[in-house]
Amino acid sequence: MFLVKLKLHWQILIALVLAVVIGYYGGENVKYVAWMGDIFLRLLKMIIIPLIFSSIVSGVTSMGGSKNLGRLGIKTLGYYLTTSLLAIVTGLFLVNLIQPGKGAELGLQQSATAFEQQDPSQLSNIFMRMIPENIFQSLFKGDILSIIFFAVMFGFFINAAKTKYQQSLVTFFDSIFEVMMKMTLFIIRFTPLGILGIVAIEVSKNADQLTDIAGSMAIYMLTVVLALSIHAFITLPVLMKFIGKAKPYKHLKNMVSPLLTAFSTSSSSATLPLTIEAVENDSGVSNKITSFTLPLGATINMDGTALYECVAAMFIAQVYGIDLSFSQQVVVVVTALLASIGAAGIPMAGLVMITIILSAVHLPLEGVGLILAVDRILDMYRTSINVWSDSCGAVIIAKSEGEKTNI
Ligand code: DAS
Repeated sequence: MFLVKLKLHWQILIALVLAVVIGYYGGENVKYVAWMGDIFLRLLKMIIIPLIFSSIVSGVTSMGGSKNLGRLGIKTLGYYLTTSLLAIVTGLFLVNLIQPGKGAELGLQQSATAFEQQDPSQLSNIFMRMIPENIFQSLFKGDILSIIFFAVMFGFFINAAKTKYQQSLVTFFDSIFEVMMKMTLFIIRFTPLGILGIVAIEVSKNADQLTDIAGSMAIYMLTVVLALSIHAFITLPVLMKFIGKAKPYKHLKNMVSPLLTAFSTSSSSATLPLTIEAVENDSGVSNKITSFTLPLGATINMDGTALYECVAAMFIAQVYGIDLSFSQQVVVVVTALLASIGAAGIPMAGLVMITIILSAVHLPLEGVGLILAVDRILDMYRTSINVWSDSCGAVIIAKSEGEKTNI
């Protein structure tokens, strides 16, 4: 079949178009393709934990002593903090400028409520949760933040402990990572079929809502998309060009498949295998950098989610006629950052985490119901920006370590 011979991203594009047609016009028949999406997502979820654990342990051990990990860790976290904050400020600026929720006649007026100090337990809760009480329970539950925390420490102490089995341990985890990548590349071949199933069912489920989204919701969506696009196509390329001394649009071409998969699956974690493959094999970043930055980024660096959380919270405030003061907006910024760190790389995680922000600035939690109808659609785009930012970080950090990449 000539489709199989096409490059993966053309197959993905054809699958996307087919999925929208089947989802919108296929009615009940969508069930004949939906099962492919379920199987594909299960396969990707099956490999996420062993892939993340082995890649981080392998990556950390390959970085050698603590001085390297310190330097690389500081650069990585510094990049994540900077880009997430830039994303949030972009969102905050646009939602204040466009004011999508102003004048929305939804009759949800509520008197402005007193601003309460951020509950410290919520802020520290996210960082507290990173430290697993029982790593086996975290592995079993798939608590990615705890798994990453343990994997970084485990890898670090394989080097530091200098046991007599040190080299065997390093070789063991390198081999596991190699096997996991081979398994990943095999599963990746079925991406177009998976996307056909996933997108078709989503389009069919939202078909009726697609037509009755109110004007203010449409402007809200446009505000989110505009802010995400500014971050993706201006902010991040500027950082790549002037700080990373790399060619951003050449890197974008290399990232088409993972970005389309992130768009279709709305899951940074499920896309991680493709991101690693594209950043390493196409853009030429070493495994030493990708195996540390990408799994970590897929879980804690979510620029798109952070920006979305901020815009959504401000939109809800506007719809309820609540004017947030500057200090309250600063709390929205900080909580949006923490919410994006705590959000898991799975569909609609950002919507779940928004409750932290709403309670932080005392906004009615019912407001979440307002944005639920269009969250799934926005999730697709913000997940792509999450993945795009992670990949730009890997390139910038690789360049800062003196690596010769392909871009
Ligand atoms: N879907 C999440 C992700 O995988 C992002 C989000 O829900 O905001 O990155």
